[in-house]
Amino acid sequence: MSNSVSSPVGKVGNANFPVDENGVVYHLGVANNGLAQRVLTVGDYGRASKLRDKLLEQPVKTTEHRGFHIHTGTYKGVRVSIVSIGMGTPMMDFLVREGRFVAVGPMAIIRYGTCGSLRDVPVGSLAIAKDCVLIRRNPDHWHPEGKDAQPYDISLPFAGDSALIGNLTTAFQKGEGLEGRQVVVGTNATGDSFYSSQGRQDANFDDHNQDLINKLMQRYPEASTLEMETFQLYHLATRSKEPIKAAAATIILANRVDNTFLDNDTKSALEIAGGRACLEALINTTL
Ligand code: R1P
Ligand code: URA
Repeated sequence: MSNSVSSPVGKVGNANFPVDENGVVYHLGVANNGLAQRVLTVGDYGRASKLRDKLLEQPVKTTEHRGFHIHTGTYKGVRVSIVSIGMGTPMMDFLVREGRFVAVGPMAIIRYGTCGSLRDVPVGSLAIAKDCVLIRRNPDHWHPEGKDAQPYDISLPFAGDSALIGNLTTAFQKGEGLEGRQVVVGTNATGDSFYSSQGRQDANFDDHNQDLINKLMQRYPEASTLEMETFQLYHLATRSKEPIKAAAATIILANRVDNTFLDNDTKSALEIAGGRACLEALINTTL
């Protein structure tokens, strides 16, 4: 007896953009129209399945392939997909590119994640990224021939969609279960590491990042939050030939000023309440 689980991806005949003979894309594992035009994406698989169970109407179609869990159903009668992607910009790159390939028509994508805060606001506050920069570690700095290379590169900012961000801000202000929560709107920085590129000090590694957060704040005084995916969403959305409106919000999990971290119960409640607000913003957006 075999323990193998059959793959949704059949024979692929294209090395440039791998799709099988039924149109199933190689990583997301869904074909034409297998993703809704309105997408709520999160990092954590558990967050996505909680949102599916609490907020989507039945029936919901769920697929799982290569770390992408896609739950497609309706919210208040409007077709939406809730997708968990794991962590980091490469996973967001797969979602936006392969999602754009299979979705039919203009899209709106909201990321709802967790983040660290550069501002001294209480953990459990919410943040909305009006725009986003990318912080990349530059390994050349540590190479014998790369002595002049800076250890980290901070990009120019790319903005989210102002109308979708406006809808999201309103939905957070009015959201059931979000009463009294502070909402910070500012610049997000996406790091290519949770650790070194977010300025965390790790005694086991030689990271040369002691002044990284100061450099970020000097260059971008509105920098408010640090996480790991939003830049790729905002950048690719602006480069898509068919329209993609993008917005991103986060639960402030880590306060990097006073070194506090949010408790699990509050995080869990905010995942549902904030997720509901994200779905409201998605369905109230004209595509
Ligand atoms: C790191 O702990 C992860 O949490 C944040 C970061 O962007 C990174 O993916 O977002 P999620 O909670 O959506 O995963
Ligand atoms: N996610 C991140 O990427 N950074 C944090 O500090 C917290 C959550």
